[in-house]
Amino acid sequence: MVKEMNNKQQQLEAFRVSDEGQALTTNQGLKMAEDEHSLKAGDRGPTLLEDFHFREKMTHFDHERIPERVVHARGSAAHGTFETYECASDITKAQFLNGKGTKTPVFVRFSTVAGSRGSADTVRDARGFATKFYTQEGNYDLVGNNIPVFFIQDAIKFPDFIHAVKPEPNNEIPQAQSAHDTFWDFIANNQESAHMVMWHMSDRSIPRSYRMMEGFGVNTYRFINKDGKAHFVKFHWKPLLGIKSLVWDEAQIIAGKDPDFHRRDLWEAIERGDYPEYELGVQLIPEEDEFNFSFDILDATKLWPEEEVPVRILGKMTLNKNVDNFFAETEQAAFHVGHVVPGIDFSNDPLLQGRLFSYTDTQLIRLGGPNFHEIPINKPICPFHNNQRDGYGRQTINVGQVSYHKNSLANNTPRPVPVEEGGYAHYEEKVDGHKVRARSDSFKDHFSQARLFWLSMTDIEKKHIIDAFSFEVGKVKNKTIRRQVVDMFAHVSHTLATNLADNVGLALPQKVEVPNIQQTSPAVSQELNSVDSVKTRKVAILVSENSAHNLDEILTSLTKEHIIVELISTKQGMYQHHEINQTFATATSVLYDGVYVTTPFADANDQNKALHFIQEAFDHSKTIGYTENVSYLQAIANKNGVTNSPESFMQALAKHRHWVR
Ligand code: HDE
Repeated sequence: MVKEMNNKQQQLEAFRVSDEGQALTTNQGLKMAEDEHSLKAGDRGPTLLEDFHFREKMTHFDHERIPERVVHARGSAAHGTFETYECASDITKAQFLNGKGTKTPVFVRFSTVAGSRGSADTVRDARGFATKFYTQEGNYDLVGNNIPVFFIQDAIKFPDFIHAVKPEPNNEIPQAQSAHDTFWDFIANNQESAHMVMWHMSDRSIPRSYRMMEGFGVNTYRFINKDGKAHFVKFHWKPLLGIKSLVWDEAQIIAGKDPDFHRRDLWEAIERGDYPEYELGVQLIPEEDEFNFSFDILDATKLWPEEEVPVRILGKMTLNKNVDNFFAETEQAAFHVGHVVPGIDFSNDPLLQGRLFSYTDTQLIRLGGPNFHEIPINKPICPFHNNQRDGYGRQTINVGQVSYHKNSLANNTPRPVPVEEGGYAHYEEKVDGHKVRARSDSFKDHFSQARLFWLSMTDIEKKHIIDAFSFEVGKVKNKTIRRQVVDMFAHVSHTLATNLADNVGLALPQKVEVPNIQQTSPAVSQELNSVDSVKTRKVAILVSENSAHNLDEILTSLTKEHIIVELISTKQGMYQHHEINQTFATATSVLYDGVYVTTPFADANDQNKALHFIQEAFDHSKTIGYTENVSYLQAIANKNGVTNSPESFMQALAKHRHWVR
């Protein structure tokens, strides 16, 4: 399939180089006759300083690494296109959201937050969801997460929070985990985190795939239309495949079996042509309604319940191209919440205000200077001109005498552009106040929305939250911290706190007053908003020489519905003219959404391996299919999600998990 190149792809084409079939040269273009041996004084003698080839090669290698991102170090990215469904000019003058069918190239990087670059994908963590729109008015970056709220309200606390969640500084343990003393010590002493912790302990923190998670801008921004009318806005990405999660035991096993699980899933889906799709939506609050809510709309620990402030869908993003070079593109991508276009502005959300400083600042150390906008992946597709000059790694050759404003020599150019012609001007918000280090009283309710989230969960989601708390707090060594956490979450739910206390060996908490709300927001429950689909789900089919004659029929039925199938057996090779993709040694059930068993295994050892595979899938509430000749599966035949025909198997697989068995 020949893919159409969007403007960004065309621009990148100028930087793409293939070394295949080429002569080996130094960086100066000198062809080298030899690349195996350093230059020596005698074949057993010392290496000579004049060996420029050795020195260049080794020096470049010595300098290959750059600092990883201080947070969100582990990530993976892809190119794509965003296309509007409708014209949103009534709410914003941003051109990429105006007109129906307007297309804009995008680059999206998904990430975990706490782990370092080489950490496992499936850890319990929020996921980053950062999108760069290469618009005709300049780059617009929507730097979001897969959870709609955050741990803290004011950016000044970010270094403290990140220090607490990162590995502890004395022994650098544990990697990519919040299940340790300093994280929970921070939580217990900074109760504004209560709402986000509820999400963090929920299934949202262990997504099945980057393709199956939501994205949220989290902070409150402003939309301004061409008449100057402003709305407060929150951004949403909604995946077309629905929101799906792993189970915790499975996530931990995958971290060892395939640490690249999410990265691989994204890469392979795009290579297959199963392009991930997400709809972009916005929640809007007119300026005049700013104070009409029970929470402060500038507080990033609060969501705007979708039932109260509906999400208006504006368009769809499709990711359709993997990167050519991970370092050049994914690693060097530099996102910044301050990269905006006319029609989008900021609110006074104190978390956002601090982010507006941090993102450019961090690129200066990470990418080594102020010219990171010239790196191909970061370069706008529209022209850019100003009087900024020089710095490490400068690429642009700015010709001419003038590099200042105002001037006569260049006719006062580059010149500022009036608003009517597309120039950016900040929204003229009236601000008046005392200079204080303080937080508004309207930010001080930390438990109402934590409780709203809890009350909105289904029973199984609540159980998962209790289990996650019990795991995490159970890993905390300090008993005082455990106690503080239990007492803190007693303000969210007595049931949650009681179960937690019981599981981690503490006396039950005193009954304290929980916020007096009965309100729920069904929109936050994954289970209540399930999209039942088998598309691109991965199924292991267990086969042997004795497999049922209808193996072909099973394969055809499943692949016809766009299920990804892998054949698994005791050995690699061909069975019934099909190639075996994996063996019990190379694959495990956690890498699949369902298992179909087409064969009994005659040998007792093989049968044990198969049974382990099936049992593990069963324990993780997955769908299991089998053909009639597999007698040892009769025992679980009447359990939910255990079926014996391709049709019923697919119906069950579409449900993702079968919690009641
Ligand atoms: Fe970030 N964050 N952040 N963050 N963040 C960074 O910038 C920061 C916050 C998010 O794929 C850093 O380039 C502060 C919320 C994503 O490259 C840094 C605060 C949300 C990514 C930074 C926050 C995010 C980052 C580190 C509190 C969800 C990865 C590397 C005020 C809306 C982007 C970098 C990528 C990365 C600062 C809080 C999302 C240090 C100070 C809330 C997805 O600048």
